[in-house]
Amino acid sequence: MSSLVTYTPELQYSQIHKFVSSLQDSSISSLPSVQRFIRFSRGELPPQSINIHELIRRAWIDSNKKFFEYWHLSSRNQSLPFNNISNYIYTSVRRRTEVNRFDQTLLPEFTSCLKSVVKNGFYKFDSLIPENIVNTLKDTIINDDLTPELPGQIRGTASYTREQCLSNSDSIRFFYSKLLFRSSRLLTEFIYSDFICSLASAYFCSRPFMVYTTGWLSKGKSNATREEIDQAAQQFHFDVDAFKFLKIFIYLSDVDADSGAHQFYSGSHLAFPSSFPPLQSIPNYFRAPQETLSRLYPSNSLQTLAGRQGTIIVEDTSGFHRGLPLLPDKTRDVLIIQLKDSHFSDLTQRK
Ligand SMILES: O=C(O)CCC(=O)C(=O)O
Repeated sequence: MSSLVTYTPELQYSQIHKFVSSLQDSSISSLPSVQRFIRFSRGELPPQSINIHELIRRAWIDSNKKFFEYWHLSSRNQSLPFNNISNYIYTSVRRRTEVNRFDQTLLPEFTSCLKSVVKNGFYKFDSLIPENIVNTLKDTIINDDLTPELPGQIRGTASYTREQCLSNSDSIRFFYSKLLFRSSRLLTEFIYSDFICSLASAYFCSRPFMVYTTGWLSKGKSNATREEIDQAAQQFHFDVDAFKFLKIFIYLSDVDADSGAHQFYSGSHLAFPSSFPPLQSIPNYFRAPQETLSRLYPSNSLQTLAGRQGTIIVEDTSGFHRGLPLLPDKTRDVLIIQLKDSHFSDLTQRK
């Protein structure tokens, strides 16, 4: 592990340059959004003048995701570093934990998981995270302060205890604090398990370097508005968070169709169906109702991923997914770890 290198935006830029010069397919490179991206990467557009996330998202949609396939081809086997959490934590966790407890659970299902994520876009583990580990994670979140999501996807500034959240009707989603993720040795052990590193490297065909953790408490509300449901990720959507990325969901409560089971359209990660009339002129950010997607995908491709606490789901969330809206009085706790092969925000910070 001494081979870890420090990630820099410059490193990502050199990959972007290689990618842009390898874009020979004129049906892709002539798209206005892709053209803009090319001009941006050549320094012809001031970085501050564009929203890089929106630009890349548009290129993704306009090219039916082909833009990303070309990135994938050009970045294959490039060795991007995996160290945005410090090497110190990495080595100290490794030293202390002779056998990684997550690897013991996860590694036996490695091949099934990788095959299923490639083919279907998701995998739900047969094994659960061991009960003592789940209980330790739950002890941490139960004592954590939470922040409500307010209209406009704005995070409130107030911190609430769990009891306060349960009696608060301003929001249907409350985020755990960042401190939780920084201080949780268990999560660090999970992120640096051989399973996670190997899965993401195999799926990305290059090394993941960016890790993002989040988690929240959702609760049902009888009169939840469409806006609340949409912004709490309870209506179908897709993520474009990096060129390649994976999310790992860990349920910390028992979850069924009434209490927010995660749903995914199997296979929807493979190509973006922008020739399908309802999706032909979609805005950058949109939510798709189930009635629309059920005309596009076979009914048996909609997977409802219920599971007991400790359930682990790995997913390429560039496919259509959501958490089901919860029935009133129901709650769900979920932790999410995201691995990425690129970090768009860094692109606009280049001098
Ligand atoms: O809550 C869920 O199950 C869905 C979460 C989601 O859509 C996301 O993390 O992108």
